[in-house]
Amino acid sequence: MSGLLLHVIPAAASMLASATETSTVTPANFWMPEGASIQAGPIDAVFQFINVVNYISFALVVVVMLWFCIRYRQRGKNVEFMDGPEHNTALEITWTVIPTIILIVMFFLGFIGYLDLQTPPKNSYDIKVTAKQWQWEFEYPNGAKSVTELVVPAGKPVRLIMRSEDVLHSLFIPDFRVKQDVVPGRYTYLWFQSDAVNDPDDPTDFRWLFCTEYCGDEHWNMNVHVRVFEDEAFNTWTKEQARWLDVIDDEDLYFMAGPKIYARCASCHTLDGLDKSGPSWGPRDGMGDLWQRVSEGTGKIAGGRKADPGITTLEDYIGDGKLYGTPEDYIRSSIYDPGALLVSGFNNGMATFQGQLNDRAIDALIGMMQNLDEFNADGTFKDEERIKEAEERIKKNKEAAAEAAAAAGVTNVASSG
Ligand code: HEC
Ligand SMILES: [Cu+2]
Repeated sequence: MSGLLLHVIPAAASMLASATETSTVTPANFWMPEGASIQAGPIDAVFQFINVVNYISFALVVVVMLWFCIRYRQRGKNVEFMDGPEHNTALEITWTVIPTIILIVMFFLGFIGYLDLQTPPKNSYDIKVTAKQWQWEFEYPNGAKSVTELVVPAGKPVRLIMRSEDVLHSLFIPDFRVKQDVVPGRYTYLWFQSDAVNDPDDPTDFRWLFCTEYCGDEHWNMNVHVRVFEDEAFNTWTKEQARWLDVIDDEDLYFMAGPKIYARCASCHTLDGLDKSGPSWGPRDGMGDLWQRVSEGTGKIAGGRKADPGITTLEDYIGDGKLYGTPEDYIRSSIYDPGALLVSGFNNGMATFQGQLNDRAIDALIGMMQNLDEFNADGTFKDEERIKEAEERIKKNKEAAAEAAAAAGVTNVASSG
């Protein structure tokens, strides 16, 4: 039993100290993945403690049982029955008191850990998280947004302020040992702190973030990367993230920004003509691709808040004096107000992107829809040469923006992305 206590005391001590301690990465073992936050050590210690108690209890029960099986087996045909002992006070007190103490210890270790996980330090760095079918969106204090990765500052407590736009989701970062449901209609919080810095220049250096609440068709696809950056790299990243659309030239927008934004639509819209939960942007139903269906007016509409029951083709909704002046207006409205007109055969399964995609982002998407033949089915742009040239221009624009900011004495350039 004293062996057990040796596990308990350090576990309790490290839990109490966890808010101030720094983390070192603990290697993965049979039970656990790598531990890479200050929460990981104490949580693993409690897990291991309960685990060891389980091993010992299991051994005690099974060994005694096997021994009794052999020792008291029936040896012959003639069995002499006897009365067994009625009770044994010493034994009964022992097997009640010792497990009770162990359970109380487990309770307190769990409770202390729970309080710690529920109480983000006051100086936490806040990141807003929006979960929706089927993606995460992370929003930073300077307005920067990210959907493909969660980047956090190293060595600082980070608090996620989370809400859901549709159903129940759950955010889980296994290596940090933190997990919290994201519930429609309320905010939930989660905090962690990690020193396990990732290399900003190496996109393969990351940890996983999962959705662990089954939330529909593409639930399996709500996996994104978490990366921990040192202060300087973190600041550079959030600044670039905030103005990434502004440094792309207009004519490069559709293939440089388009695919990145399309990643937020790809869980429901394909480019190859096969419908998922939303209509494909590629050719479908013998009607050509999305841009053709919209600009030629052949697309079929069935229902929607602004729909007229007698009118079922797009050409009667788009044009001078009609609901939408131009095809572009219709597409923009389909993105900001998806329930206005519903594509025939689909229900209102798309959440609005109002406030999340600005004019340049919509321009990029429309440009992509107009030039679908220049893209692969996975949304990547075919012409790598043009990407390289555009990257050069982006580099120049960034340098110019940095110079202009320095000249104006501005240190924190932030605009909506
Ligand atoms: C959760 C699934 C989902 C996501 C994510 C989603 N959509 Fe949709 N989308 C739908 C569904 C369902 C429809 C059909 C119903 C309707 O018209 O609103 C639709 C319809 C559309 C239409 C009208 C298509 C037509 O043929 O007339 C456009 C345009 C569109 N979406 C653009 C986007 C863009 C751009 C994004 C990403 C920024 C996106 N959608 C993300 C589900 C989704
Ligand atoms: Cu989910």
